[in-house]
Amino acid sequence: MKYEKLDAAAIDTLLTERRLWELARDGAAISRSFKFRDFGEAFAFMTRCALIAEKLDHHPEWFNVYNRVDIVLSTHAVSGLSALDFKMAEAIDRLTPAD
Ligand code: HBI
Repeated sequence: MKYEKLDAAAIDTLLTERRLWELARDGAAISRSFKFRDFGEAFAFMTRCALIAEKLDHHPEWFNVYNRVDIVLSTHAVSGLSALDFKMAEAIDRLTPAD
């Protein structure tokens, strides 16, 4: 399998390095919400995330309304979290200043 499913201990460790992300879906995903100046800023952010998703072949589940973007990351292939989710989260964090 390309990516192994992470266990709770590994997830806890990785989350200490991703403090702006929270566990979601009973530990099967991580999520973070963003607020931007306006819709244009939010959509520009989503466009940059989309390019990263394509490069990593790992795609977010997300919701956008006006200047808000909610992102959920999980690895469908393992029905839970893998290292790829945290790699994607790190890349997304690099796009935004720490809240
Ligand atoms: N994105 N979030 C997420 N999780 C996946 O398991 C996943 C993906 N994007 C593409 C992908 N898997 C590829 O393995 C395709 O085969 C589905």
